Amino acid sequence: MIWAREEILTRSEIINIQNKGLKDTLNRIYNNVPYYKEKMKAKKITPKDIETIIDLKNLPFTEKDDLRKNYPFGLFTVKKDELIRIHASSGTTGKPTVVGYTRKDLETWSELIARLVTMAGATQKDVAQIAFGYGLFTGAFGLHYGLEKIGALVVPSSSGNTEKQIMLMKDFGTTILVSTPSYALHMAEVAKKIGVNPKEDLNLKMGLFGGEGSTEAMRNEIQNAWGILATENYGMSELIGPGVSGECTHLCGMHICEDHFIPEIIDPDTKEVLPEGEEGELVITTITKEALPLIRYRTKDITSLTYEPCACGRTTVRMAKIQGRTDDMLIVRGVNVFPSQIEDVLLKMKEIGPHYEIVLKKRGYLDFMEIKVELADESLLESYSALERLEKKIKHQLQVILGVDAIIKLVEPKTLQRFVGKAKRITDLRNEGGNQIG
Ligand code: DLL
Repeated sequence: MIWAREEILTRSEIINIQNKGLKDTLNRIYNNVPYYKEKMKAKKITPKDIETIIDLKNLPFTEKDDLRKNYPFGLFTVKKDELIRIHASSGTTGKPTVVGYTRKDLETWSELIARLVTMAGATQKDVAQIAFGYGLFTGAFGLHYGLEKIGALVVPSSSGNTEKQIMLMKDFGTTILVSTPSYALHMAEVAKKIGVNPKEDLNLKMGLFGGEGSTEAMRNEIQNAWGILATENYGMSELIGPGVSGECTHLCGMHICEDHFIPEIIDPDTKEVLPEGEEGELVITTITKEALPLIRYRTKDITSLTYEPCACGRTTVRMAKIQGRTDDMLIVRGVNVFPSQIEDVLLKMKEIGPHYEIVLKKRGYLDFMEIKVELADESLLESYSALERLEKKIKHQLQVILGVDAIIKLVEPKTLQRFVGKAKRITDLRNEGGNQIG
């Protein structure tokens, strides 16, 4: 089933909507956000110079750093009392990236999710268990209201407490699982461990996954473990949250909601726009958002676009699976983590020196982040309780700032590797296979 007519427009209809949306959005930001006005002035352009989406390439990019500089509400085009929701994702340093929604933005958001979940095969008859963490993360609330909009029965179980999740799945007859792909795999393992056969004892028919990357091999594993159709969704807080694009049941790329988002693919080095089919960094311009419209937002995610017709009948452009990122952002259990944030926390503590190493590992299907930190001086080594306190303090600070648990390993002064060139502080072992933590 197709939820909205906007999914099957002709190319010229889509372009007309985008041309108008682009002009409206430019006027909106130019007149309401001094920072944008200055940025455009520096490029000697005003909204009048932008006639159609062909002119998009002349506009300046927006980056996470622009949001950081304007923390928390500086890029919003509405007053605070017109906002009715705030979400946030990781910033590159201590402060998060804050995003806001007007009432209309929230309506748009649930409409987009309604489209994407319908595209994946969800209907009013479904029972959807949302195992994304509720909170500042956009994943849970985004899916929640879209699934309610189509009339599905929503179970807001949030993430964690896995055995209970399995029990609820069984008792409520859950048909759709919403989670990160890695959590879905972990849940299947836990189900088996507690004597529940995911294929036979449950009623699950599909999964709506996203928030982190996954390979086709991982999709196959999920489909085999649960006996379901696993579809993928892409989005990002700054752009709206989930709701930017998603797969239909043909699983051949994620349909972008083009009447709300204009995608471009650029070469991240030259910043030139690349032709259809070429891989590069995804850049998105929002054309219907009220509170936080973004012009040419550099997602740092690497993908490619195809305008080939899809067997489902939708005419929207599709983006390929994300192939990686152009920056150093790590995704640990769906949570975005910048190494700079970790460094920020560590360097504020006088007991530890400036040397650290981050190792990403897997136990089963779950990610773990281990951080080796060098003590500033040896005297701490004499007191076990002082070491334990310090470890707890670091762990707590990282949990507060990053929202993830890290395993802290304190090591003696001057024992971590020193670098003469670029420091290599991150080792990602997650794709090496096997259990990496005992
Ligand atoms: O992860 C929004 C979302 C939630 C999308 C739930 C889909 C489902 P952020 O926390 O701001 O927002 O993280 C955005 O996550 O730039 C990508 O690097 C990564 N990401 C999100 N979805 C996918 C995906 C949400 N399907 C960042 N494949 C993005 C690969 C993804 N990476």
